[in-house]
Formats: sequence, C-alpha cells, structure tokens
Amino acid sequence: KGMLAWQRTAFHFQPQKNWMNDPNGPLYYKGWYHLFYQWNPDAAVWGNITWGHAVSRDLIHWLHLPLAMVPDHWYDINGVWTGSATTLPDGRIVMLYTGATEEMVQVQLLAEPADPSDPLLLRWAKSEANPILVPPPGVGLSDFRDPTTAWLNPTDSTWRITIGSKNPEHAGLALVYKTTDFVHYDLLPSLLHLVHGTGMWECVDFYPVSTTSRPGGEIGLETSVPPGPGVKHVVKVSLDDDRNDYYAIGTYDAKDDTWTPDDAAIDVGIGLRYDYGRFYASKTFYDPVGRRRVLWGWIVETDSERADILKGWAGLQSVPRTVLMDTKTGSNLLQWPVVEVENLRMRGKSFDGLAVPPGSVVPLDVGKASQLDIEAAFQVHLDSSVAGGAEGAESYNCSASAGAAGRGVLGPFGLLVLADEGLSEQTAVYFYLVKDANGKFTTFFCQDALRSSKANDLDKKVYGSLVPVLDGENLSVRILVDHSIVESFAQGGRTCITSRAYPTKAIYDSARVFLFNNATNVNITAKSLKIWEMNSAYIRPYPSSV
Ligand code: DQQ
Repeated sequence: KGMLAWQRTAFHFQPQKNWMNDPNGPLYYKGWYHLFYQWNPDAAVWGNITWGHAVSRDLIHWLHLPLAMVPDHWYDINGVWTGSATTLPDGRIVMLYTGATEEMVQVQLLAEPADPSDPLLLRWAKSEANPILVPPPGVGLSDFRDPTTAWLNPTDSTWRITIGSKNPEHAGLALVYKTTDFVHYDLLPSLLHLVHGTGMWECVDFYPVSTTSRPGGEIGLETSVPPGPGVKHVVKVSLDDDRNDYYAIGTYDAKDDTWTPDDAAIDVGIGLRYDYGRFYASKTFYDPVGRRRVLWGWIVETDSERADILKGWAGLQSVPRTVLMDTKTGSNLLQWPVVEVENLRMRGKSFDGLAVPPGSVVPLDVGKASQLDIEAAFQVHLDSSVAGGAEGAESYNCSASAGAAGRGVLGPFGLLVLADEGLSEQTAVYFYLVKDANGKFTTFFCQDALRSSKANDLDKKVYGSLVPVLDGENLSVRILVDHSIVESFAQGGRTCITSRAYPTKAIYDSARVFLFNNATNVNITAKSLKIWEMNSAYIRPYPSSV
C-alpha cells in the first residue's frame, strides 16, 4: 500500500489516481450506468481536463474505461469541461459540454456515441458543427458554461437547454436556448431565472419532481415531464463564489421558459443547500430502470495540495443519492443513498434502547469501523430536561459553535465516527435542539470535523444547518463512513452533510464508533441503532490487454 493509502475509499467512486472534479453526463444505456467525470490524467491537481469514464450495472461496482474525451480540437484544447447527457425518445444519446478554446473562451460543444451499438459507449464523436454555441453578446467569454440535460417544452415540443452565467452586476442567471436538432440553437429572450448577488452559476441543473406520494412509493420524474398538477421544478446552481450547491423548488412556466421559486426568501443561491458540508458541481439524471432521479456530487478534499500530491489523488464522488420532493414538509427535497448501497452491508449489529445520559460517551462494539452504514433514531426525553434559559433559535449556529465539545441544555448529542480508542480523533455527527421563548423547538443537524485528524494542514470546520422535524417524529440519522469521508442524512435526507476526514490513528482496524451526549440537561435514548460493516465495492481498472 502506498503513501496515505488508508485515505482511499472502499465504496465511493474514485479514479485510480490523480485529480477528479465534477460528475459529467451521467446516463443509463443498454444495461449500463455511465459516469463521466472531470479528470486530470497528469497530476493530483486541477488541469488538462479530460472526461474520465466508468460503467456500472448497479451504481456501486464500477469498471473504469478509457477516457471518453480529451482536448484535441481548437475549441476544447484548454479543457473538456462539464456537460450533460440527453436521451432522446428514440434512444439516441446527445452529449453537450463546455470547451475552453485556445483563447480560453467558453463554448458549447456537441458529441455523440461513435458506435451506438456499443453498450459501453467507448468512443465519442465530436460534432463537425462544433462549437454549436459561443457566448452571446453581453455574456462574458469566461462566464458561459455547463449546459444541462435538454427537456422538451410541451408548448411547441421542441428542446430547451439552460446554461449558467452571471451579469456585470454580479447576478447569477440561467440562459435558455431552444433547439430541434442540437446543432442549431436560438437564445430565448427571457432568462429561466436570475438572482442578484449570487455570482457565476456553474453546473445548473433543472428537473421536475412529483409533489404527491403514490401507491407503491414515490418516483422520480423524467426530465421532460411537463409542469402541471402534482409537478414542481427544481433549479440547482453551484455558486462559484462560495463553492456550494444550492437548490430551490418552484414552478416552471413553459409558455415563456421562466421559473419562479415557491418562496422568494429561499430562492436558489440564497436558501437551501443539497449538502451543508463539502459537495459541489453536482448533477442528476433520470434512471429509467429504477424510475428515480439520481444525484452525483463532487466531494472536495479538505487537505492541502501538498498532501494531495503526496497521496497521488484528489476528489471523490458522493454515493449516488435518490432525490425526491419531501411530500411531508412540502418545502424541501429528500436525498437518500440509492438502495443498492445496502447490498454492501455485511455483519450488522443492533443496539436498541441504549441510554445516553448527559455528559456520556458510549462505546459501540462493532469490530472494524472504517467502512460503516449506520441508521440511528433518537428519543429526546424533553420531560427530563430542566427548562433551561429560553434560547432563541438564533442562538445556535453549527459553524460558529464549538461543535461536539460545546455544551448546551439540549445538545449536542449523536455519534462519533472515525474515532480512535482515546477519542483524540473523531468526526461528530450530532443534533442540537434549541427552545424558543414560546416553548417551540428548533433542531439543528451538524457535523464536526474540528477533531477529525491530528494532522494540521487541513481545513477543519463544523458544518450544518436546520433540519425540519415534524410532530411525533424521532430524530433520525443515516451515516455512511468510508475511510476519509463521512456522509450523513438527517430525518430521511431533509438535511445532508458530507465531510472529509484524514485520520492518522482512527484508520483500518483502529477506527471506533461511539454514541455521545454532551447536553447538560437532557436524557437521550438511542431508540434504534443499527450498524453494518460495509463491504468494498469492486472498482476495477480497464484491462490493459483489451
Ligand atoms: N468545473 C468545470 C467547469 C465547471 C466547474 C471545469 C465546476 O465546467 O463550471 O473543470 O466545478
């Protein structure tokens, strides 16, 4: 095993070496899931961007394939940047992506499978018509990138795509183009949307969600499902300014190709985030087999560039997540690891009804704890708590707090993962309740990476935000632990947090997991707690003899 080999993950997608960033053009074709990604073939830092390519039968086990596209034309010689796939009704695949030209101008490009009969889609043909779009008048030459999956506008049955940009006043915005053949495009007069002060919108995503639960479970919607009763549309943007992915739920008006958020106070770019940790440049696709919408996101490193060069790689993809509207709250999405992740579960242990009194740390004997899937539901005995001073909800902020080490009346409590025996290293995943003057509770969900490693060349933070909790619900969390990543989903995926950890002691067999309650005045019961050791996924190299 090489330098820092224990930081490599076992069931998160990553290339064998070097730098990876955005997921690109995910799609399903002839029995295979395809994932493309921004990849530097030469180093563990960003540059020389190509499209890496891998295929899977189940979104978990992967076979690496040769590069799908490399910079080899004047229009993409400075990088084959991010793009999206569209599956046409006749099964044809259209790939739209951004190229950085020899002059560093951002242009949009078209590629199609060179051999549509090949389920692995090994070879890609860049269109003779490239570039199919250049920055329109008034748009900055380097503010025009990342075309979306196309959708059919129901009013005239022609295709639309949207592309992120910003205006000179620093408003983020999404341009809309109309096309019938993916070669010729018309820029439409209205923007899909614009939000002041948000800056460049990278990697815009736009898709419908169902607002109703259906018998047999909720399902995802194909990208061209038109607006109408029971359908809302999500806009997601990746803000270059703060490197986070923001979304909002709203209504798509197909008449003029505009979108309006349900609640302007939480408009896209200023409201909800997919993930409150490190998660960027994400993209969804519709999986026709699972009838679900699946989300991939780039998980950024929080170690130094020097460390990345030493370890020889940088960047992970999140576990693929299904995305649904939360029909219970009606105001947020739910993200959850695709069900196939559960096939990696091996030995499971249950610890039901464990009491976690104030000030305690409870070790959980699970054997190896560097690859885990954890599901926990907590009962908070509010009757046991002394009323405590009435703290307003304003009085807690995960990022500004002392994290798991801080002590409040009703929090923090939760789990410590990637911890060593002596707790000198730990990532805390926790809840923190605040009671306001009217006796109403607000729940925060946080992840504390401040003590995630003894190493000090790291960006260590407490991440988190509010999580909606409805009457009668327990507090619940799902946590995926995978060597150097902790991916957490609270209340069925209403609020998600992904953080990186680079433990020096809590590695391989030395990693442990604990329950903790650092609240001063509330008893917690882990009502149900299941912990599975996770198998490693097969993520195999492309056979060099082929
Ligand atoms: N990464 C790509 C761009 C995109 C950015 C370049 C987002 O297309 O805007 O690697 O991380």
